[in-house]
Amino acid sequence: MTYTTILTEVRGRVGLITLNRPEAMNALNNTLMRELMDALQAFDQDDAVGAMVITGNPKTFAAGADIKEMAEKSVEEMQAADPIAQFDRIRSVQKPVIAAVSGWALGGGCELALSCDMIVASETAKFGQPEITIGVIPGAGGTQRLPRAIGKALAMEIVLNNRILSAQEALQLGLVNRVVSLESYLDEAVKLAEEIASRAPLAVRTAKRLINQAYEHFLRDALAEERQAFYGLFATEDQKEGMRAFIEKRNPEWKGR
Ligand code: CO8
Repeated sequence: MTYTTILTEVRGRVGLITLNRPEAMNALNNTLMRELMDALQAFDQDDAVGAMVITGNPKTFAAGADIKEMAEKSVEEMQAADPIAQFDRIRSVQKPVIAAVSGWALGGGCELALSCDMIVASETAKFGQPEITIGVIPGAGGTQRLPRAIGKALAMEIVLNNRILSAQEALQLGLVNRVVSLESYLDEAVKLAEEIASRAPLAVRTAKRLINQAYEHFLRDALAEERQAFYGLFATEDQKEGMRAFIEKRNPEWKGR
């Protein structure tokens, strides 16, 4: 398979996917999301692979959905294209997926890391949901997975006021499994994936499914509601103003409508 926005390789029994749009801070445009999910599912079906790692580059894991791609979209266009549907595909992946995060994991990028089963972070990793600064809300699980992972009070601050978590804070809160040096975060993530890949495959898959089920029952409806609320904000002047302001590199002027 030839991809244009990601790189794939197999190391030992680990399928490694590298997000590869460095010029756009690995913004998750439609092509990247489709290729990422295609690659994950291909590895999921490959008997030579026992676990997967998703990574970015040392400066950025991913800076969120592609603002330039969606800034001028209407509610109807967002609902019809349903770009977040790609995110659902990660929930059907049976083998463990580890995010190796360095630098920015923002918006959809943070949500992508939260959708993985474990996170290995470099000491420069930064997690946040800055959607509020461009007039919208998280749309791919941020309002649901974050409070479950770190509690309501801090999730409120992150989503409502763009509070960014450092790698050490994320570790203390249990959001990430471990924080290691910038030089070793990817190797550590691959090593962890390799260890898990060496274990009894059926037991690993079953355990992953059951741990996710601890959340899944409540998560499904809530994710659907979050997604519609995200698309619904594309009817507001503030969404247009917020995203245009980001692209034009100026401060937005909120109208509250
Ligand atoms: N979308 C599109 N382009 C982006 C994005 C993005 N999310 N982030 C960065 N870029 C582009 C910049 O516009 C810039 O392009 P250019 O060179 O053409 O001007 C280039 O990447 C480099 O970025 P910066 O110059 O801004 O780099 P800095 O090092 O100064 O700053 C930051 C890095 C802090 C990461 C900054 O780029 C930033 O704040 N980015 C936006 C973060 C953000 O608001 N994310 C939320 C997006 S909305 C979202 O994720 C909703 C999720 C919905 C579900 C997901 C569906 C797939």
